Amino acid sequence: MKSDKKPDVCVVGLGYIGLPTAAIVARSGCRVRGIDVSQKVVDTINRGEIHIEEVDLDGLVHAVVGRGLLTASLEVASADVFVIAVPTPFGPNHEPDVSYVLTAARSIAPVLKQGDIVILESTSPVGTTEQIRDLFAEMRPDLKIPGLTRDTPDVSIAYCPERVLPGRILHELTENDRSIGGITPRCARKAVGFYKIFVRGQCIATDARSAEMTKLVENAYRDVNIAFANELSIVADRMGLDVWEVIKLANRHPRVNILSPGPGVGGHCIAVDPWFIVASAPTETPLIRTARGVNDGKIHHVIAKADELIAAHPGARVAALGLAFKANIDDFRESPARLVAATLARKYRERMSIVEPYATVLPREFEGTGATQIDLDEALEECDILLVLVDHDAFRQVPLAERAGKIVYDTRGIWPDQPKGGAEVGEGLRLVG
Ligand code: SAJ
Repeated sequence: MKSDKKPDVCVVGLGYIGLPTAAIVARSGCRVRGIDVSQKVVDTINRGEIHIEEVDLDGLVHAVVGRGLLTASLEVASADVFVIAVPTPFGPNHEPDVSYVLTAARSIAPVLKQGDIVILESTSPVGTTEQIRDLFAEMRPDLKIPGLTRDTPDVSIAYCPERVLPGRILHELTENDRSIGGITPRCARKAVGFYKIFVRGQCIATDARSAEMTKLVENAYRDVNIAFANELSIVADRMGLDVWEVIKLANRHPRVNILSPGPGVGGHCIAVDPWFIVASAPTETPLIRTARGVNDGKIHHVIAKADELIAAHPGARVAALGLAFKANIDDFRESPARLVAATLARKYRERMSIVEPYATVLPREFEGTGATQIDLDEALEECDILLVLVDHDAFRQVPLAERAGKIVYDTRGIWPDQPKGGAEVGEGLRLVG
C-alpha cells in the first residue's frame, strides 16, 4: 500500500457488516470492490440499490456506486487491503463453523502481493486469524508470511471485530473504538493505518488472539447480564412481584445497573457468540453456558405463561405485538417474539392476530395457522388480550386510555401504568415476568 494514495480495497461478504463497511470505505475516497456469492446481491448493488435494511444505507450506496467508487462482483481481484466479513454460524452442537472465512481466505490467496493487508472482521473463535495465516503460508510459499518468517513479511494479517448496533451501523462504524489485533505488532500497525482512513474512534492495537476473544467477551458479557434480568423476572413472577419495579429501585444504587428482561435473546450475535467461548473451554464456562440456557428458557416461560392466559379466556381475541428481535428494526431473524407468536398461532389459530409495523407480510411459519396480520389500531379496537413481545416505540406510545380494560402480558415492561387487576375480560389485567 503506497502512503501517498488511498488503498484499493476488496471487501469479501456484502451482508449487514460488509456492505456498510464497503460503502463507508468508498465514501472516504478508496476504490472498493465488494464480493458476494449471490449474483442477485451483486446486481442489486451495482444498480446502486441495497438488499438489506439499514438506516441511511440506501442513499450512501447509491452515491458511492454512482461515483464509481464501489462496485460489486462475484470474483475477488487484486487490491491493497482485503476485509473479510462473512458469516460464522454454529453447527448442531454449537460448534463454530469457520468454513466461510476459510473459503474467503482461499479466494484471496492467489491475488495476494507484497504490501497487502488482510483483515478478518467476522466474529470468530480464537485462533482463526492464525488459521488464515497458515492457509496463506500453504497456498503462497513464494510470500514471506508474518509470524512465520524472521525477515520483513510481505503481507500483513490482522483481526478487527465490528461492534456496531443494527439501526446505528453507519454512525457506529465511524465513531466506535476498534480493537485491532495483528499476527505481529507490525501487522497491527499496518491495519490501524487502514482503519484510521475512515474511523474517528480510537484504533487500539493488540494481538490477533486477544482481539478475537474481546469480541466474544463483549457479547457474552451482555448475554450473561440479560440472563440475570430474565432470571429475576421469573423469580419475581413466582413471588408475585413486579420485576420492573424491583429493577427500577435496585438501579438507583450507584453501582447496580440491571438490564431489561424480555421474551428471550434474539439476533445473530448475542445468542451465538457465547457458544464460541464455551466450545474453546467447555469445562471452564459454566456461567456462560448457563446464561445461554436461562435466556433460551425464558422464551418457553413466556410461551407457557401466554398459553395459560389465553386458555383461561376462551373466545377472547389475542394480539401479539411485535415479531422483530428487538425494538424499532425490521430484522426478524432468530427472534424470540417470532417464535412465541408462531407457537401460539399454531394453537389458537383465528383467535390470534399479529401486529408488526416493520413487516409487510407475516413470515412463512404463520401460513396455514389462521392467524392474520392487523395494524395497531385494529388490535386496540378488536382484541381483548395484548401480548407485548417487542418494545417498538409505536407500542410504547399507546396511551393508557386505549389499553383500559385489556388483559395485558407485557414481557418488555413498556406499560408500567397498566393497572394490575382481576382476570376477567373487560376488567383489565397486567402480567409481567
Ligand atoms: N435484550 C434484552 N434485554 C436487554 C438488552 C437486549 O432482552 O436489556 C435482547 C434484545 O431484545 C435482543 C437481544 O437481546 O433480542 C440482542 O440485542 P442487543 O441490542 O443487546 O444486541 P445486538 O444483537 O443488536 O448487537 C450486539 C451488540 N453487542 C453488545 O452490545 C455487546 C453490538 O454492539 C454488536 O456489534 C453486535 O451484537 C454484533 O454484531 O456482535
